[in-house]
Amino acid sequence: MSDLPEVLILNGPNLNMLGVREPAIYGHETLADIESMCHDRAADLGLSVDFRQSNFEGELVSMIQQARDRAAGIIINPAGYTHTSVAIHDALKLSDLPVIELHLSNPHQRESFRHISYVTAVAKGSIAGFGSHGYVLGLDAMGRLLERDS
Ligand code: DHK
Repeated sequence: MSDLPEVLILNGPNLNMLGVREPAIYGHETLADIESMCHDRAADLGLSVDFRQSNFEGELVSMIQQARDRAAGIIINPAGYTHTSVAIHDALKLSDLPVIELHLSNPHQRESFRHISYVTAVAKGSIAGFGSHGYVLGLDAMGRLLERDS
C-alpha cells in the first residue's frame, strides 16, 4: 500500500485482447504494455494506479463501488459497455469521484452505434482517438484535477 492518491484505471470487455484485436483500430500494444506505461506516468505525477480489466458488467460495477472509499479518481475505458450500460453510468455517478472517460479509437468516426455514450454525462471529460497515449493523457488530466481539488 502506498500513501499516494490512487487512480483506478478500469478497462472493459475485450481490452484484454489488445495486441491481437483489430490492431489497425486499437494498436499493437497489449494491455500489459499500457499498464506499465500507466505505472511509469503515475510515478512521475505522484499518483498510484490500480489497473484492472473485466469482461463482465457486474464486476466492473463492483470495482467502481469499491473505489468509492479508496480511490481519488477513476479513468475508465468502458469499451463496448460505453454504448449500453446504465449500470456503469449509475455506479460512476454514485462513486462521487472525478471520472475521465477514455477510448483508444475515436468512436465518433466509427459505426453509429458507437456514437452514444452512457458515460460522458458522468465524466469530467473524455479522451478519444489517441491510442494508448490516451492513458497517459488521462493520467495527466487526472493529476491536474486532483491538484485543483486538494
Ligand atoms: C473500445 C471498444 O471495445 C469499443 O467497443 C468502443 C473503445 C471503443 C476504444 O476505442 O477504446 O466502441
